[in-house]
Amino acid sequence: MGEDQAIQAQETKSFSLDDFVYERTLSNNANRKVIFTLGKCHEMPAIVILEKISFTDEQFNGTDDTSSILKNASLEKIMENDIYQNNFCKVDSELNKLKATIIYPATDKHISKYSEQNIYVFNETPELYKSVTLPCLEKEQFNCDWVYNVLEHRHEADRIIIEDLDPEIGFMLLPDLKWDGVTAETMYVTAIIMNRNIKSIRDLRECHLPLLENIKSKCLTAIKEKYGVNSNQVRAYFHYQPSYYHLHVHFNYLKYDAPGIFCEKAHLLNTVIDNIKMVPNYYEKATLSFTARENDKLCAAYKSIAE
Ligand code: M7G
Repeated sequence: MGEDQAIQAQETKSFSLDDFVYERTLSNNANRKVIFTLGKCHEMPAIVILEKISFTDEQFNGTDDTSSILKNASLEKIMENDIYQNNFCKVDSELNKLKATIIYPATDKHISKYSEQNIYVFNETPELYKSVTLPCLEKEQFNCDWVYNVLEHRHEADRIIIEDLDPEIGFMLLPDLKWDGVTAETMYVTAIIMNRNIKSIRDLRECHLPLLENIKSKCLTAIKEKYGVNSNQVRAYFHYQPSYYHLHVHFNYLKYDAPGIFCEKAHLLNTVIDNIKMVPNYYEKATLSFTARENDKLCAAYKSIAE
């Protein structure tokens, strides 16, 4: 039993902020306006992630609501010079809500994931995947229980946007944990495949093309219908390495710079499909680059090869 399962198997009382005792800040991302804090709740480790939410176009669309937001606000001057001034603006608390993501009980792996640390890039050949990455994953990976809870309708069933229950080409599409589910400007939904035997893009072969095409066409249609975002304004991609080794596709609004969209981690769904069409076992043969954080076991394993 891995550390994740061991912790989850313990009896845990439910999380409440009243019982949360802050211990330290794991990291503070000024660009994203998100802070990752660690503490204890009922003696168990808990991570509280607080994020300032973006403005929405709706809030500032020139209606009476917009004027009332500003009329009810007050300014606190920072500086003034000629025609220029800087102020803090205090607005209604509704406009100041934070998104709070809780991980409880948190494992050491979660604590490591959200801690400030150096990050390194490695090149994974097919041989290194088999000899280093795979054994490391088998020992050390995030528990995918939340994925199975979704696939079995135990949790988040009311959030499912569309589902296709076919065991080979089916998937469920739902709002991602990283999204508040309402702010259209930061739309982020995830398609989780029904098949439990595909860990990552590394496992994808020609026989999976119908699965990928099915996800692409149905999810893009559903996103258009539900959120009004056209397929040419959606970024659809995989992560390599992912945190959770059960294949899933990330979909987000193109104008939103979601975490993990950079070239060292994101693989566009279209490119993946095209690579497999050209070379059916592309992902069996390719050298894939990936990044790992200093505290990850995978990072230590790859660093030791390089030394
Ligand atoms: P990943 O590439 O494996 O991990 O993507 P990373 O992006 O965190 O590095 C997994 C995706 O699943 C991420 O976008 C997570 O935010 C999302 N996710 C994780 N959990 C635990 C949940 C959950 O419980 N519910 C939902 N809806 N999404 C989750």
